Amino acid sequence: MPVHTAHDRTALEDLLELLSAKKMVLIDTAGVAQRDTRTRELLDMLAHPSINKLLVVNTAVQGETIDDVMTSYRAAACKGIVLSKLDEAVKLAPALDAVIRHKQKIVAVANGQRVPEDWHRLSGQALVHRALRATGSPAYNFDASEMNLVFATPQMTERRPVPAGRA
Ligand SMILES: Nc1nc2c(ncn2[C@@H]2O[C@H](COP(=O)(O)OP(=O)(O)OP(=O)(O)O)[C@@H](O)[C@H]2O)c(=O)[nH]1
Ligand SMILES: [Mg+2]
Repeated sequence: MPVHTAHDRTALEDLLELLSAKKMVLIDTAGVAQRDTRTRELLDMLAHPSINKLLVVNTAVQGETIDDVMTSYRAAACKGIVLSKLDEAVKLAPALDAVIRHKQKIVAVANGQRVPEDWHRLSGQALVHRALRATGSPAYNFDASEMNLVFATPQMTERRPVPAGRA
């Protein structure tokens, strides 16, 4: 497979022009963290209307991080999401939650390192089933005394008398 490199938007546009007769051109990007200032540059470079973007989201990271990735990587402008590392993720719900809130579509999942054997398409039903499946014991368990701290309503807490002179 012929491989070309493009370091900026002009070079990429020139290449796309050169390859316009090809049936498919796959563009891979170098990994940049979502908070890196170069992410914006990269996204601007890929803003060409002929490019269909797929965002690969690591399912095994924390929900807030997934949300941050989807916001920084402008998931709304992507054609779909690929969820990777399902085999490593203890829970799938945080990733599904982020995808639903960003109103995106999951086009594929990966559950291992083998390509293409570990790439799959999963139905919405299968994803939900997997998200709701019991996942062993949680990393943190409340004990009885902590339950009162979490669920106490303001009316239930004891009212302290106001000290004299500070009414
Ligand atoms: N267990 C597991 N490993 C995966 C999965 N997908 C990718 N990996 C591994 O994760 C590592 C990184 O994968 P890459 O495909 O290089 O990820 P990338 O996002 O292209 O990385 P950069 O180009 O550096 O941004 C490799 O060792 C992959 O084999 C998966 O679904 N499960
Ligand atoms: Mg890569």
